[in-house]
Amino acid sequence: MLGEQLPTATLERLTHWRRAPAPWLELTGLPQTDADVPTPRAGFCDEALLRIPNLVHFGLLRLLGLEPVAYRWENHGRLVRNVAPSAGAARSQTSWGYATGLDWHTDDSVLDHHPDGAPEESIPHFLSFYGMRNTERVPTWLLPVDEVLADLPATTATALRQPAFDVTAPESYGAASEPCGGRPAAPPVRSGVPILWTLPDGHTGVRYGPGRVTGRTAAAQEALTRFAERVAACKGVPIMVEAGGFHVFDNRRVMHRRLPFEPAAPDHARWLRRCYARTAAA
Ligand SMILES: O=C(O)CCC(=O)C(=O)O
Ligand SMILES: [Fe+2]
Repeated sequence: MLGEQLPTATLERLTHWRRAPAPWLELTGLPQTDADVPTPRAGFCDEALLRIPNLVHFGLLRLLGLEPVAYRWENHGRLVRNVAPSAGAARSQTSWGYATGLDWHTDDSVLDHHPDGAPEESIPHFLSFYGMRNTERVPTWLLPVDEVLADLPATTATALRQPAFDVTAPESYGAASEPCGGRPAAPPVRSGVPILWTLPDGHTGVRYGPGRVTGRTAAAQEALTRFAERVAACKGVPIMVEAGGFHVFDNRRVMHRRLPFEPAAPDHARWLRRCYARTAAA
C-alpha cells in the first residue's frame, strides 16, 4: 500500500485535496526506482522496468480519488504517456517535441465537455505527472482561467460561453511521428461548442488551444481574439517536476504550456510520466 510508505503530512495533504480540490497540487520526495532506466528516445519503453514509478503514480491517483483515463486515438491507447523529447518529433506540437514551445492550451479540447459524457470521449478532468528526471529544469507553466477572465469584459466572457466555436484535434491524435497502426480515426473537429462553461462545482471550465479553436460568427471570433490577447499577456506559474516529484492539475480550470528547451544527452533527457484522470464515480 502506497499509503504506508508516505509521510503523514503528505497523506493529510492528499486527503485535504480530495475533499476540496485546488486547481493544482505538487509533491516531492516520492519513492523512485533504483535502476537507471534511460529516457525513452521514441516515446515508449519497457513498462516492466517502471514498477515503482507506476505504483506511486497510480497509488497517488487512487488516494486523490481519481481514475486514470486513456484515449484510443492517441499514445497507442496507453494510460501513461512518456513526456520526453523524441528526435523525430522535435518540432511537433506534442509532448514529445522540444525545439518549439507548446503555447497555452488545455489537453484534448476537441472532446466532449458535458459532465455526463462518456469518460473515453470526454475532456480529461486532470493531468497528472510523475517525474523520472528533469536535469534541464524545464517547468510546466500553469495559468488559471480565472486569472485570464479577471481582466476580460463580462461581454467577452458571455460570448465565449456561446456554443459558437469549432475545435480541431491536436497533433498528437495520429501524428506522423506516431504511426497509427489500426487505431480508429480521432474526432477531427467538434462543432458548435463553447470555450467557457460552468463546471458542476461552480468553477469556470475552459477548452483552448491556439490554432485549434475558431469562432463561427464575427462576434465569436472577436471574443476569441480578445481572449487570446489576454492569455498572451499572462505569465503564469512555473511548476518544476523533478525526479520523484508529482504534479496534478485541473485541465478545465487551468491552461498549461512548455517553453522550447535543449534536451540533455540522449538517455538522460527530461522525462515525465503523464496520466490523464477524472474524478472517480461515487
Ligand atoms: O512538457 C510539459 O511540461 C507539458 C507538456 C504537455 O503539454 C502535456 O503533456 O500535455
Ligand atoms: Fe498539454
